[in-house]
Amino acid sequence: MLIKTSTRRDGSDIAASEITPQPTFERRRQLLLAAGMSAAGLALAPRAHAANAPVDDAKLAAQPNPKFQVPDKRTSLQDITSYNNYYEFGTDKGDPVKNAHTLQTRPWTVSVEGEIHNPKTYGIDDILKLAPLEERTYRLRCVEGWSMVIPWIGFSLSEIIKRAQPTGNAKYVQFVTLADPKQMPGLSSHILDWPYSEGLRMDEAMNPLTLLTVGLYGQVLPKQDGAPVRVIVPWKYGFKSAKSLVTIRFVDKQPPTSWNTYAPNEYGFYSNVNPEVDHPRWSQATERRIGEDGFFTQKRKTLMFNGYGEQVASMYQGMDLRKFY
Ligand SMILES: Nc1nc2c(c(=O)[nH]1)N[C@H]1C(S)=C(S)[C@@H](COP(=O)(O)O)O[C@H]1N2
Ligand SMILES: [Mo]
Repeated sequence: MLIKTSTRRDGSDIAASEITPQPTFERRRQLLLAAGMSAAGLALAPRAHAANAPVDDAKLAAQPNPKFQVPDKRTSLQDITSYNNYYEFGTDKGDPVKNAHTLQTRPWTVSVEGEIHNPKTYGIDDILKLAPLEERTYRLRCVEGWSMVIPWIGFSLSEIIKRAQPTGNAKYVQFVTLADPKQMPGLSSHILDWPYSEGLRMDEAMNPLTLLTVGLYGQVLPKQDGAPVRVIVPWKYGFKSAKSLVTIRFVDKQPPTSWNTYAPNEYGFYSNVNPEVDHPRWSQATERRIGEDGFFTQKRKTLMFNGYGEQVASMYQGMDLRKFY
């Protein structure tokens, strides 16, 4: 087995479809225990979600953009929100749905900075109003060998880049996730170099497919999926799509990225979905579509550039994709 699946205390595996959100009581208990309170204090403790807290699954209207759809069946909201990689909230697929409720998504600001003429700190509400929100259904393929099909909401990252007016020195864009140990229990283990950081070359960042993402399935982004704003780069392995962004920084040199720093021989800067370049420890030729897993279900063939070759292959012409993996 290539992928580490979630395991019960008795050692048996839990299928993704079985992982459901914990009851509110369990969440409260965890929150209070994390805050150093004893279980005896529970009865008197305030609810973890105050009545006036912003609603996390608030509706978000967006026009489907017919240019950015795939024919594949969409993955269920249940799977999209309960089978996650968000190491700031734990390394098991079922951890983020249990733990991400401590993330405070308002107020929230994103600093757009670096090699640009027009640096600006955007409040999350400014971002929501920056450009018309579109619904785009993209494939997301994780380097671990599973994939989903997700109706994201957002607009091309290029909208924000145009407004930033990059200088001639801007060659790359760095994306930085929040790193607050008070909100993110996973930061206490030093698996990755926090803050989570990713990067794109300027032409990749400007590609119309690259989505600044604020929602999915007609609602604001669930916390475990990277609320309140993340990037989605559909032709690259999932880890390039950094969550809960606080900084978008334009730089002149290829920026360090968390997974590349962690294991440079396994995770390159480019990380284009490429069935022909194996991960050193497993093949990348096929993938398991979440929601389709049954005993007899065949794995799908992984497509070059995750199926987006027509829109992106020209950016890599002349590059040896075995060297620039
Ligand atoms: N900040 C942050 N961003 C992250 C990750 C993470 O651990 N932390 N995991 C990445 C990986 S490996 C994947 S596959 C996708 C998963 O996104 P999803 O949980 O919304 O499906 O998020 C990516 N972005
Ligand atoms: Mo991933």
